[in-house]
Amino acid sequence: MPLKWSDVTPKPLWLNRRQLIAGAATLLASPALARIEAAPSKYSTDAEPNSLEDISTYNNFYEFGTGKGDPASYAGGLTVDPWSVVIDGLVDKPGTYDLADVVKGQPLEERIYRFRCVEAWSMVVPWIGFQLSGLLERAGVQPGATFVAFETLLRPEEMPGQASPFIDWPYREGLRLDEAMHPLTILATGLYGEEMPKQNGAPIRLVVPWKYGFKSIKSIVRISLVDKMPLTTWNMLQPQEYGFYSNVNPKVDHPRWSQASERPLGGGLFAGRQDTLMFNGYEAEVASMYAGQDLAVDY
Ligand SMILES: Nc1nc2c(c(=O)[nH]1)N[C@H]1C(S)=C(S)[C@@H](COP(=O)(O)O)O[C@H]1N2
Ligand SMILES: [Mo]
Repeated sequence: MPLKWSDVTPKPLWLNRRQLIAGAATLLASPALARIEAAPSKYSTDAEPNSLEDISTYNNFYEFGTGKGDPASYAGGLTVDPWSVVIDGLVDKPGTYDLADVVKGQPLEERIYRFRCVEAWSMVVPWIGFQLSGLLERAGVQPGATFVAFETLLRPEEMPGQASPFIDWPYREGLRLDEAMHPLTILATGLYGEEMPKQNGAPIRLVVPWKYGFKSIKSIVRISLVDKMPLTTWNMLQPQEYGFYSNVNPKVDHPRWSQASERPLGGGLFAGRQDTLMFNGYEAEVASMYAGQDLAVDY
């Protein structure tokens, strides 16, 4: 059983030198995030996690702007308490559930996962969360359900990026039911032993580590069990470039760039690229779900 990261690393060591020296003021100014207890997991990678600074200052969260620094700059005003999640569609117990109710009874684990953005950068994140399968089982998935659709909060007053007409808000994502039930698929409520920073998708987000990062939808307010492949934000915007499946695949290039390698965040300006792994390194666990599918067609 691997130790969880927070057991082996005292908190000051999570902060890199730059944070300790230059970031002391920022840290004092940030509201304290509550600590979360979570058990270690056999699904964690032993790769070294990125610093909290890397993970929480280089983000994609278009609801707050398209710049990598925009989420950290503007997500502070997002109200994440109270928060409720609608669970509907083909389920036995549809309803609007308070976040506490969604999380209730679900065993929280620390899952240290590799994370690969379709833009060809990557990082390693010590998420805290629980298996989506646990929640879906509690809601009671009905036999006709074949896909799960997710939606992010729609709140332009607090999400300035939602003024952009280029995206048909709210941000939407989806998984096939077997992908949603896979033990690697989690709903994350925190990282680095604390509740989720707002810029990373507080208070609850999806994490699907073998798929490109955009599948891991943030700040979820709706989970629907459906019987058709749902519409998803990037697929609606550029269907030729972003497929529904979006499994990490070094052999299927993006039309505008290679996916064969990636740039690990935090390596510095002169750090090299590393080879991208099939299914982002989770091939042994997930490949069987795609047996018989041509992954160049189902990209
Ligand atoms: N609602 C929403 N979820 C989102 C996005 C977004 O813009 N809005 N960006 C996606 C993309 S492209 C990536 S790479 C990851 C980034 O997660 P991180 O900022 O926690 O690293 O979030 C994904 N989830
Ligand atoms: Mo991404």
